[in-house]
Amino acid sequence: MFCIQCEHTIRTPAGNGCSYAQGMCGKTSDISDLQDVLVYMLQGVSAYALKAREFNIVDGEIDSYVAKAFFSTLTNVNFDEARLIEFIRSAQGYRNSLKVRYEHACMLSGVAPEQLDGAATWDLEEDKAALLAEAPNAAVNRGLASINEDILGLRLLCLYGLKGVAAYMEHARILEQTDAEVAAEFHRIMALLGNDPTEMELLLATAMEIGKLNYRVMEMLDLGETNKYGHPEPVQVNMKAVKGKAILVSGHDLCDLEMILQQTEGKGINVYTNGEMLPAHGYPLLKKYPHLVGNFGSAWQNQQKEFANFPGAIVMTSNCLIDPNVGQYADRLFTRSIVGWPGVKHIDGDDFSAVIEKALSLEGFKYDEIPHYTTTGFARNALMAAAPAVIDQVKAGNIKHFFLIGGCDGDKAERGYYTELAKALPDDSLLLTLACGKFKFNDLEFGDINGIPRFLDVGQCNDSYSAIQLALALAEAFECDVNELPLSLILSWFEQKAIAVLLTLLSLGIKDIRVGPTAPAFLTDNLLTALNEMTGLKLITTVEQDLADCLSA
Ligand code: FSO
Ligand code: SF4
Repeated sequence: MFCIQCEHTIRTPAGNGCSYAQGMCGKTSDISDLQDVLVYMLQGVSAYALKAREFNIVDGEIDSYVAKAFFSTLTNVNFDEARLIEFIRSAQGYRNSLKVRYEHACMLSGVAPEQLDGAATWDLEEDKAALLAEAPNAAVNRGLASINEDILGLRLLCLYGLKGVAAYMEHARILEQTDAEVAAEFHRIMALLGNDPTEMELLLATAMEIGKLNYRVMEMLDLGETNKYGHPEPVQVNMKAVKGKAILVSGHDLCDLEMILQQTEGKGINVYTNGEMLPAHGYPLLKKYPHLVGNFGSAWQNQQKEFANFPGAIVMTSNCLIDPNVGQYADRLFTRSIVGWPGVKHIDGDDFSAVIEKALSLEGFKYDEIPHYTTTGFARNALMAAAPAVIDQVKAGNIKHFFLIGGCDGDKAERGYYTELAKALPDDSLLLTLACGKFKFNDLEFGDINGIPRFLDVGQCNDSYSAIQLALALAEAFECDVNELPLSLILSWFEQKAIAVLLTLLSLGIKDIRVGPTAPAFLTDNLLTALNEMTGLKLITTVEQDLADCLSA
């Protein structure tokens, strides 16, 4: 196995990456190898999806499948061998189907079909041993002997960024947002990466194209969420338990939460959000359910403790899942969509009765805890509505700086930086946040500036789109470039969605972003220097130093 895609990867003087029997996330070498085989096979599907498009053969089912199956290989998503083997089998079937249709169209047109190679020609047996035997050909560091580490690092930057895009494409698809042009661009980049490009310039340009593609996908996702559930409105969310039977819904998929709310109506079950589901409370068509009582727990890395203490059923709709056997709650955990853990019940379709039965069979919370609130719901519309007042306060000199402190959470002690930074922000600054990193400080009091709350939770990681819209609106109002605004972006990363968002920000020309707690291990020192020279991207240092630099810029 060789996996280096997340911030928790193993780093040693001898070389970085999880490369022994098991990764830091608990992924076994078999799972890692099967994921490599799946990704390479999907690159072959994309190669034929592209060729087929030359004859206007576009198969929406296959387009969606490739993104969805790719999503299953993100960090902390799917640990179930049987499901991965099934994904590989289906991918090969789809690839063959596209190949036949492409070659048939060539024959009808009297042209010779192009003979593809690499992943596009891969024929695999279906049993696990045969698939694992092929894994070295698919490893993400394949061919390392003939390339330098900078090229490998850029390939991985692109591959992992595109994984993040795939995840958002699948989230958007669930909300009925698909786009054939987006799918075509996605296949183009998948196929390119399957051919192991070796030119630095091409890879750098591809990284920016992935960022642009992700911007478009986040826009689709924003549209899907707001079309279906309305525009988020600022709302106070109780972070403490309420007496009664309970279901906890984690991950990113609002549709799953809606179905659970509908199916639990009148059943005496309280529904809670967890982690990235917290911003769901802001959506009018979700917050109307009185039994959506609050949020329980915090970010993903705390789930083994928090889920163990949750006396009800738990549904994991997307990343980030960690070993449920440690906290002994696997029997009351349910997975959805691309998520999987061996032995944990997976729910296909729209029927959540197994979850409801489980919740009813459990004790639930025995008493009400004293409420404690956080606010969320400052997504695009709410931010735009507040923009004129914000602009007035900037002109009056009462708001002097904007900080966006967002991204993933994690369990490394260094991440305490983000709490300390939030606490140290000057009183005349606003703090925008998004994604699960907010749990490092969203229980603190930040007050307001003449009625404008200083703490603005924009939403999930994909709601970076909303934060970008605010930045663009401010730049327009002040007739300046976004980089001339008194705005500092200080990001925390853990997995591949964050890489996609980072590439989006870089592709929009946003400069001087700080990222931490550590640099991605797949980026060499050379690449970090090159990115710094191109974009000003830098690592976090100390709270004092970074704050001083941001405020003096
Ligand atoms: Fe967090 Fe996990 Fe949104 Fe990520 S729950 S770490 S960037 O998957 O998706 O912020
Ligand atoms: Fe290691 Fe992260 Fe890969 Fe898991 S996802 S194997 S922790 S690099």
